Amino acid sequence: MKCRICGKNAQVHLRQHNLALCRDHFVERFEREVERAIRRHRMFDRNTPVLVAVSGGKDSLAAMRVLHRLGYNVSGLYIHLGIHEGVGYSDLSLQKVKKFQETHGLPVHILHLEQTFGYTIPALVHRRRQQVPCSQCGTVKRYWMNRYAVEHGFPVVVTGHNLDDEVATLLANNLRWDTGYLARQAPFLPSTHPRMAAKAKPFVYLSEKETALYALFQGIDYVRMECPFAEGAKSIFYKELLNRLEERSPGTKLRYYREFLRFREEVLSSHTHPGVELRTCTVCGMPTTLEVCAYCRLTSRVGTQV
Ligand code: Q46
Ligand code: ZN
Ligand code: ZN
Repeated sequence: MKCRICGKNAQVHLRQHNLALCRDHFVERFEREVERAIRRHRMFDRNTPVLVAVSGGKDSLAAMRVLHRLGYNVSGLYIHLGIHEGVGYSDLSLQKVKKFQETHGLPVHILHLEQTFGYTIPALVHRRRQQVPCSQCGTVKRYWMNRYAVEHGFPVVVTGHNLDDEVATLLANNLRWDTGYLARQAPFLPSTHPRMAAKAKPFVYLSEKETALYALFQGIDYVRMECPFAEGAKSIFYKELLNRLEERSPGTKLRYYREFLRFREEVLSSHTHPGVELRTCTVCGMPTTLEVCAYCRLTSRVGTQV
């Protein structure tokens, strides 16, 4: 197969676009798509300091790399969650982040939950005899990404969610017809509170395979191990189902997502959900819909101060 642009040997075939590309033209196209998503959704400009939520995985490290190459003002935040579970997941992820920092010369701030606040994510749930800590983990990560951004002058938080992540979430939200979640599932969510950063997802039109290839071609060494708690997660099952659909009919995921965005724009955002009124948490001062925010309610159980 030959590259459609230059005719050299192709190294990538994107079935959903029926497009074969050499390495250089794949990278060029990938970066153009990221730029296009940023502009289409008016996410941020080159003067805005953006904070990338870095996990040590391919998507978040690729996000830092591509934004830097495109000339954006980018920093990262890695949150050490204290997930060891016999495989040293958090320590391994941190090693990859540090290596990335040295190799690519980009700043990544590190927030170590146990060293800073004295708790780990598994500790938050062990006391509640739950098996999987993902919902609490999500609360903690969202809270600290936002708070860190607000307190350190980053108006925007970027995450590396790709098309596969977005359609898996979309399917889950669709199966419940959860209009609240559907209305908030957007490539860009502007700030609606003085202590809330905007949230941007510049990879939503790019598949997991594309971000993995971009990371590979950019020489990014990332943690390949999944978090031990991810095993058996519903989102993985949904991804498998969507992969089967995509296999039978290439382009399904992108169509599903684009049509959802059109529907969201036309129906959900203007009519169904005018937006939830945000208040200020009486404990920590961050935005919340209740009197005390989810993070303060969660961490008060382990006696942690904020
Ligand atoms: S890190 Fe946290 Fe994920 Fe691990 S505990 Fe669940 S939510 S799976 S992205
Ligand atoms: Zn080419
Ligand atoms: Zn709070």
